[in-house]
Amino acid sequence: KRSTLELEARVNEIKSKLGKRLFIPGHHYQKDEVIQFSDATGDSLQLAQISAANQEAEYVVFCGVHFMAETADILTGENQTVVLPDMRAGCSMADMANMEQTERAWGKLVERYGDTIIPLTYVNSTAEIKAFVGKNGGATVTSSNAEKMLKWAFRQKKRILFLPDQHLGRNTAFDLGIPLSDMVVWNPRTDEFEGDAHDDVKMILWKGHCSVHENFRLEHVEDLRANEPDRKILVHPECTHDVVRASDLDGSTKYIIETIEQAPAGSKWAIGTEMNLVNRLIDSHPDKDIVSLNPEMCPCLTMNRIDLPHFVWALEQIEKGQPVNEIRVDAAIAKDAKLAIERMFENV
Ligand code: CIZ
Ligand code: SF4
Repeated sequence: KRSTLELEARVNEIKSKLGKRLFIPGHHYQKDEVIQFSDATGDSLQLAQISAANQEAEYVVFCGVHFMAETADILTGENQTVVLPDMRAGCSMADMANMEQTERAWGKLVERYGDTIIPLTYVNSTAEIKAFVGKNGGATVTSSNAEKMLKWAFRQKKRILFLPDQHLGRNTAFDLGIPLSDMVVWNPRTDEFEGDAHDDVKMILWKGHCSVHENFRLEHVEDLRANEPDRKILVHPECTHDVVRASDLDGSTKYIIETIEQAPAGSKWAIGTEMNLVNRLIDSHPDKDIVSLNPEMCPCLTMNRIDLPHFVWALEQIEKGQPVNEIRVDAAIAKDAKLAIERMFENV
């Protein structure tokens, strides 16, 4: 077994050997041991865009989760190879919507509401789901453009099917003034509505969630309000609606980072998002008092699958000319998924 120092030396060696042939995007939720080597950091969309803009790199070693690597593959050129250092780096939210469920749901929704629905999917979804959405006139959304994309969708149709994160869908629609009574949950496991699917429903929320962000609960907000009323609470909109409403500020990963960067020295914050990002914010802002909203911290276990040993293994295989864990989205799926992604780019 090699030491951390040996592994780190191997990364530096391979990086200088391959030079511009290699590009390493790193998501904000990645571990320090990996992200220290990334050529660019960002949220999922920024990373896909940065990878697509890079025409030189033959190999994109994507430090993030599977759906992000898929998006990078969809947006990069044919002669660029996207590698995910550990295939077990999935996303439980993306896995909450599969094609069979989605086709069954769509059939029933069209039966109930006719041609009045447009599908939107959070980028945290499989390429197949993005393709389904693209084929049916819809688009992808990210947490930083969700409001704009909902407005765009409501210009096309009366109702939105929002996949796969019910919380981002609910929180965004609520901010646009849609009452909770005009939203209904679709349960893909029972193939049924949960709640009143009345004629004026505007949002049909897929019953999916992020298992990391659901760990921030109202009791954490209430504890802080009682004990430290001067600590501001900042959360990601993948948190539940009650938590988002009770917090002071909510927004995308990019928004969270910028808010902390602009905060005055001495200000006190509790942040409701993934642990590696919260720890990095704590480390990089020693002049501010930052804690996690849930004292037990909340790691994304699948993000953490990308560790230094897997990262080095993936790089060494490329060095040998035998890349492993290539992410290749089927061409027909990629084409339809790209439609959904491009509709987002055109409308934000
Ligand atoms: O929760 C996630 O996986 C997020 C926020 C991803 C991203 O960067 O959009
Ligand atoms: Fe998926 Fe949540 Fe992990 Fe993001 S934090 S990759 S949504 S499980």
